Amino acid sequence: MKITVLGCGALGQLWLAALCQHGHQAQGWLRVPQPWCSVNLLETNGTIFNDILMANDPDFLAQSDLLLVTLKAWQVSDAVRSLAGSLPGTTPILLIHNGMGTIDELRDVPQPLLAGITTHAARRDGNLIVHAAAGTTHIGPARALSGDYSFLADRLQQVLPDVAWHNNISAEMWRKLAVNCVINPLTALWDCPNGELRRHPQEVLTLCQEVAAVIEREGHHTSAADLSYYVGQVIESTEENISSMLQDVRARRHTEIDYITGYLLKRARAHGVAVPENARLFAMVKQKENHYERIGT
Ligand code: KPL
Repeated sequence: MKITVLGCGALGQLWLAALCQHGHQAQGWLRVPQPWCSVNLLETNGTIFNDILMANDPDFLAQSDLLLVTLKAWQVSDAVRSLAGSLPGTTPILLIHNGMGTIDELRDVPQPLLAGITTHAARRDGNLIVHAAAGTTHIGPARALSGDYSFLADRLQQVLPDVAWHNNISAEMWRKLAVNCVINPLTALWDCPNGELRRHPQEVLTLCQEVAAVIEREGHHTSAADLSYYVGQVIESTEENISSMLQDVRARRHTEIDYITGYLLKRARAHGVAVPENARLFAMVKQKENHYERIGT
């Protein structure tokens, strides 16, 4: 397949390396107008993939069978919109990022839209991307589609396992949103690795109670106990991780809080559900972000 990967950060490079190693033609798409992107990845088995790949080629984009978007949630809408006009109307666009809300922003994009979430852990260490832990990528239609795109899960499964297809991806997305609503703001505010949250079961439960109430109103069956058990498992399995939000805060970058807790608050408001603890964490992360964005460091 011909695949353009929009966003060449940690997750983008992980996919670019895997696609090349499995015989697909892949190019990166970057904000900087340069015709190449370098991929420098340390795999989980200790091997290194290092190559210079094609980037930003409009002809390749126009012939792409898939646009794989690995940007941060807040970058997605503008970037996808700017490429959609150069992409065939039948080429699917697969969004893989933390948080929710980008699908609503891309309502008028004509291409088939797919949503994905992943538990692969990849982080930047200087010029190197470290694939810290293998995981599962769940993909499915982000809105009603006229064709069947489940074949993409089989293709991508051969490239970077595991990949699972869901006809209804929304329930999985909400479960991942719950994880991110708990782990990301707490670790970002307390400046701690994920495992530290083991010592705060009451705080985790309170957040899960609020998230569960919203998920129920969204029409998915869940409970605070189920969610906090699941979040607890993720805390255990990623105990040494520095969450993506804490990485952003430490690097004084814009965080994904608007698409994580911010999306929860929006849906809670629409359903008339009170989520005071999530609202408090949202305000605190925004305050932190505004502070460093204002002083410009
Ligand atoms: O998705 C994550 C993130 O850091 O954004 C978790 C699952 C919390 C792992 O760190």
